[in-house]
Amino acid sequence: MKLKFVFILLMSVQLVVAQHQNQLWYDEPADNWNEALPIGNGRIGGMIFGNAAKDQIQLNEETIWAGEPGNNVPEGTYANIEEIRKLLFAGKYKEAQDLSNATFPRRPPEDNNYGMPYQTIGSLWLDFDHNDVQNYKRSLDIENATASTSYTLNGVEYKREYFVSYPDQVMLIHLSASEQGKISLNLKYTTPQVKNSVVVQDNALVLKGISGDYDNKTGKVKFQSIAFPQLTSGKLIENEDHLRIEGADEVTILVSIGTNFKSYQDLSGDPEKIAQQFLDKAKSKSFSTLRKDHINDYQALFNRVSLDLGNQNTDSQKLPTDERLQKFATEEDLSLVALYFQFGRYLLISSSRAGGQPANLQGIWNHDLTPPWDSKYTVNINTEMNYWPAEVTNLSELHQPLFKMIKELSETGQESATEMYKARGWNMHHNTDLWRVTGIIDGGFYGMWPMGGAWLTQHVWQHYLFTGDKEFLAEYYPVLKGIARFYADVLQEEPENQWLVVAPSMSPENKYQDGVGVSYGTTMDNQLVFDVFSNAIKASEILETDKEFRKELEAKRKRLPPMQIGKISQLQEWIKDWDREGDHHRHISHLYGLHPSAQISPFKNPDLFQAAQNTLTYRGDKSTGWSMGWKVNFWARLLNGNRSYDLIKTQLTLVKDGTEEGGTYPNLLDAHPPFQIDGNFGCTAGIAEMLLQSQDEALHLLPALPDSWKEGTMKGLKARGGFEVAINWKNSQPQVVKIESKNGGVCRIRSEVKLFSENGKELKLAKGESKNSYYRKPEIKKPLVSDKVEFSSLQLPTYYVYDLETEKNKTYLLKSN
Ligand code: FUC
Repeated sequence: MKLKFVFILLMSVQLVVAQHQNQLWYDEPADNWNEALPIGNGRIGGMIFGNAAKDQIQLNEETIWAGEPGNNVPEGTYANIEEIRKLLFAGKYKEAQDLSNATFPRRPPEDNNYGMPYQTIGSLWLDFDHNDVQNYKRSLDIENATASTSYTLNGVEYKREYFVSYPDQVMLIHLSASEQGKISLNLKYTTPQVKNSVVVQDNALVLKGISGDYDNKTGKVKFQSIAFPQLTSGKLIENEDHLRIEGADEVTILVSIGTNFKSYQDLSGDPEKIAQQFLDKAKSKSFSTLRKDHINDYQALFNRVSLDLGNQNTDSQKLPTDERLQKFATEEDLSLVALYFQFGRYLLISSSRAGGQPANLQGIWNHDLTPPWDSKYTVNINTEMNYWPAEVTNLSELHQPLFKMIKELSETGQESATEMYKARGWNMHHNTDLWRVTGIIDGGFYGMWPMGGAWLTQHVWQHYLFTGDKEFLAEYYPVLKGIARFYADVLQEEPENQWLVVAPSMSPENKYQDGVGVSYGTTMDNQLVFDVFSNAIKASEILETDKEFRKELEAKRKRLPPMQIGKISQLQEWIKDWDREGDHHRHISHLYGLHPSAQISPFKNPDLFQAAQNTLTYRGDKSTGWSMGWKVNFWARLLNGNRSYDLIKTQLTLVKDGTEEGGTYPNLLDAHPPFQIDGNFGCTAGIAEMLLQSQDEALHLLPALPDSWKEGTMKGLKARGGFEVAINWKNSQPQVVKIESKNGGVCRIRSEVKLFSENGKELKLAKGESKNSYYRKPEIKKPLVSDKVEFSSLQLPTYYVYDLETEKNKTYLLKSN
């Protein structure tokens, strides 16, 4: 009992502290987009600039993309793919790359497209004419997903609140003042969309439009955005293209958006009707009810996890967030790390909700018609990284939009599998868009990577491991089977060792000779195919189906190349030892086996573990935002919390608009540069990996705690097998650990300190293989090691490994002394 009480007390103190921490705030309006603050409900996004005189709310809706339904698979390329393969096996690499570039040119021929851009609606403007204001503040409170702007003018205090409600599917802007009759403004729309019109009708301002034409495609997404102000006293004046509000006490502006998008194949929706229906429903509720329902919905997700890293540098919290970020490089501010972690969770809740589209390269926030990389789904790292926090930070249901996209890709991807590879199953390359294209994008050098589906489907398997949801596994089994079918069909025997390899392919975006990246049997591909086969094998066993297919996969899995350790004691990136020590490329694809996969383990294959560490060391720290985010995870998996923290510091370097280096913008969004949201998500996931891991046959407590994170509390992170964990730690060691077992089963725990149950007895030391099937991994092949390499034995802390028998829905309290 006593132990329980101490734990609850620690948790509640921590929650009170957290409430004041979870705010981004500034004493000036946003000067540019990278200073504006993001709000969203998964579908509708807004960037709030908060200028007192002229407020801009830049608007997005997740289905407004250029173009129209249709895949981008070129006809008649199979013969060339076969020829590229032959050239590669004959060692004619340059010729293979030339043919790949010629077959898949960088810019599209007339009859093709290379993916469509995600586009903005435009902006809603609130024109107040309030100049020379005092006590200005704008903020984003991620405890309740609400942005606000406040200031004083001529003794009157003005306040604006902005949020996007998921339950009511509208954006709300609420204007209030400390004196009656003081709110006057003009409401306007602007848009860069070419096909658009703005009309005033039924006391509302309406922007109608159609998305853009691009490449050989015609823009066909129709949209309608209705801004409807509700006034308490005052006057609403309708003008031709804008609304005027005069002398109101209070104003609530409801922004409702509809499009004709129904699915990637179907644009038969009625945007006007959809927008109107959401509006009518929301109009019937009071602002306070809308606000309450929004906050309840949001907090049901957000409040599942809390994090307190101890050092409450309260002085730093008195600083505006951009100044705080600037100081972070030189002054310890652990509450900023916790804020950044929670901001990642806020962004996922705000950009990825059930029934909608997955978060793209910019989540849902984009002010352009042709954003960088079209703000598409780049799947050779970026889209996957967006979803790394989903399971571990207890936001599992936000993974759903990604799963739906994967299912759709398994339909469209049958075309690329058949047409380009004469294979069954499905596949895609390194990019897709709203229309679920699966062909090559950005030409042969970047796009000749038939592995996108291999990586994406790992998310399906991981969701199963975290939740144990068998129904979900059965629903998605055809997707797992289809991707395994594809690789089982396309694997080729390479001439030197008779290993089975994917050819042609590449190690994402890197090259081993000037201008040459096309290759076969790259390390990442081998690791991916190993996982694809293992998932399908395991799933077919669990679902008791496809015995023959399973045998085929097992036989082929045995013939995949082993990992290799090359002459600079590195994990080899390619099938041959072509790695160079001076290579600082942002992609470190071959470490996929270390993270997010779990093929490299300090306990099972220490040589590979050390080789991965050497690779990471020479690749260096500074890079694009997402690359640094990945490195936080890598170092956490290498059990080196100090190095992870170094990377967090590098990533949390303040970057101003126009700067060329990776880091973090004043609004805490990640700078690739330019803005790309993956870095936020990658680092959030990395912070979780530092505190809890479960990929390596046990639930590892505080596996990579930096020296300076001596004390802290985290609550709510998830581990595979359905365990929810809270840890309170002191002197860098767990003091009290709470494990909630959602599925029952044996919980194997790895800890640096001895652990005791509530009755004071030490837990049972683990023996042999875990009985918990979520913790069993397929054996990987022994690595091939260059004769130049000699590793000293790996020094690891002494770990206690326990087996705790758990019952479904029971909670276990453990302590360390
Ligand atoms: C990959 C990366 C780039 C960028 C782009 C969207 O191609 O190599 O750095 O993140 O995706």
